[in-house]
Amino acid sequence: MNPLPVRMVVAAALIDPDGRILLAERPAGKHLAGTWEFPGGKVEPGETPEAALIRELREELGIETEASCLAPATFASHGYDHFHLVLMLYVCRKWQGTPHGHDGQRLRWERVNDLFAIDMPPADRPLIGTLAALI
Ligand code: 9L3
Ligand code: MG
Repeated sequence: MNPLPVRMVVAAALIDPDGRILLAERPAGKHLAGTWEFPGGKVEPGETPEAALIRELREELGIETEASCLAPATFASHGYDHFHLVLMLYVCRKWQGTPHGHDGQRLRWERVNDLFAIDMPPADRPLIGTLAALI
């Protein structure tokens, strides 16, 4: 039996000066549409995880950050039917620009303890506890 392909995904907990964290709604038509995720996306072949996250934050939210502002926080894996997702979460407190959903996706800022009650993708959920302990 062949192992499932692994999909490497990076995401950011963007934390504002009040300690709130940005969530982005997954757009209609995409896998897990309507759930609220830590923004990010797939690592492309030949990319470092940090470069992928910087690119995704630029493409999805229109903000600029740099590798020195991305602190690795935690990771989790989740098995889907056709692939195995490995999700790496970085904490980011410094960026340029104001996040807005480039594809029309809605955004919300929430306190870490309120994340447990939000409909997040299954790979994101197990990250909340570690994130809460870290920040
Ligand atoms: N995903 C899960 N949690 C996240 C992100 C950014 C992504 N915080 C999952 C959803 C998709 C896959 O990773 O199955 C790839 O994400 P995208 O490229 O569709 O954003
Ligand atoms: Mg994405």
